[in-house]
Amino acid sequence: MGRHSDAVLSALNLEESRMKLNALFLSMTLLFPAAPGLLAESASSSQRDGSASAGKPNILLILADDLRPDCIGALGNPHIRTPNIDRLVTQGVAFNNCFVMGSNQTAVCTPSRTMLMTGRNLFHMPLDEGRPDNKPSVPVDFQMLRAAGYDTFYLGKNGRTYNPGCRTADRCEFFSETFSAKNKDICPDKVVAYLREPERAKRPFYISFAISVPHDPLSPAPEDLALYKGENAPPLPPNESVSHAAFAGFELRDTNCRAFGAGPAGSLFSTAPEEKRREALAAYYAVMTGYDKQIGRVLDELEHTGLAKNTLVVFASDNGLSFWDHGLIHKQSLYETDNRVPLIIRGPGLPAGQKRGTFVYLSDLLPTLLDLIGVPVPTSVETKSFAPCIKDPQLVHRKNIYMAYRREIRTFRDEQYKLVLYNVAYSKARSTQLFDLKADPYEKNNLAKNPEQAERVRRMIAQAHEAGKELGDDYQGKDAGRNAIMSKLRFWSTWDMRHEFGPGDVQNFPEKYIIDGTKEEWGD
Ligand SMILES: [Ca+2]
Repeated sequence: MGRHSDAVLSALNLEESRMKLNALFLSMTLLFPAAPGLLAESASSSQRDGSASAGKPNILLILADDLRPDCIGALGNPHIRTPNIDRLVTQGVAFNNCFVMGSNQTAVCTPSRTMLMTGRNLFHMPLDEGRPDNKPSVPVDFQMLRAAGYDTFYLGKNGRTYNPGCRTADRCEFFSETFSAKNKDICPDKVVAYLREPERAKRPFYISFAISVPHDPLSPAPEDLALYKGENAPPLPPNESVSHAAFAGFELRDTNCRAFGAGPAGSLFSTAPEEKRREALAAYYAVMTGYDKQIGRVLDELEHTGLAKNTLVVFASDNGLSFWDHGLIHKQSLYETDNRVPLIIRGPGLPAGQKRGTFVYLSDLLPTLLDLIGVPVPTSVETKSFAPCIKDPQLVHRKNIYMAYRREIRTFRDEQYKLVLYNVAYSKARSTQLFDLKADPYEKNNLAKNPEQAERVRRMIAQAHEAGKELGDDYQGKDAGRNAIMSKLRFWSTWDMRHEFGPGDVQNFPEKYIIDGTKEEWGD
């Protein structure tokens, strides 16, 4: 076993890893004191000669856009064809309870990708995504990897991500086109060309391959669509007929499936006939199959060049998607289909063909990757490495998950139960849901009104509030007042005053409790 694999394996030993990281961190801190921005620039002179990075594993991160957690063949969907992602499942470790912490805006891709790149939590993430020339205010993955001697390459969506962070990669190529039969080879061609460059054998690389697929609009190749016709058309989700009363009066941005009869933008429930709904889902499956072929080309090239044996490959998605689950067609709820995402990790010395059920946040991935390659995690990173859980199926990374959607929704989830709190319709209504996910994985039966669950609901609300406080929810820092986007996250400070209302379905509030009576503009 070479030293590459040793590096990965040793990082999996928690105690040993921590000791090494502490020592490394000390030296890193001395080299690059905490000020953001110093990381990459200092590194270019001191470490980029390759000596400090010799032997470290390469990293290929493949980040899908709006991929449902149930649309990978080898993870239990017999209707979809994803043979190349299946290959990663067979050769790697799949985390089946990976969650995105939520969103401060309707465009949920942006905060998810920002959290992933910075390791900051939702309530502390940088918001400086405006000017083309600005630098990230918090260190990002590319800077950290460059500091460790890596050559870095971003190939992905432009906008709806943390653009200042993307621009810090050695090579940054934005790809804004809709993935289609016509352009499907452009991005994999670029990755393959990069892998063929002689430099790849000399210095470790980090590729973030993060194009906007299978995000709408859906434009599958005819040959892929043909796979999902007739009796091969995928079935609609088991909860597609369950209406979502909690969103009464709550307007949401629609996924752009209007060509399939999803109704006008902003409408919540789709009224499309079943035939149209199934047509749209088939198109989504077909786009995934086309995307999978392109991923296959990149994985094949890793094999052909011999780089695969020293490359960590990660496949994940920035968020999920409802496809008429609960009558919704979007990703702006905290149901499992919207915020749970696939996460598969394959690498030298890591287990193959295994699954993990422990809770992780997608944004835990950054410290995990740094951990796996033996690079200290900067103090700006708030999330934590789950690298030890890749090797040991018994370890618990997080006991529960807290998620937020703007000011309207909070959820707290343990292994069995999920509490969802709604504060919607511009503070005119609230609702509470409790699901037993072991008995009801599709979140169809709201138990919040059952008298025997009242104590659990009360306890979980308290736990949710505590978890929110720990993460900085209702953030009162300087950004909170200055930045309108962050201020849209206020939830608990408005929730507390309503404690006299018990859990249940939508309840209307007296006018005196209405905080923002005026209709606000929906951010994009
Ligand atoms: Ca997305």
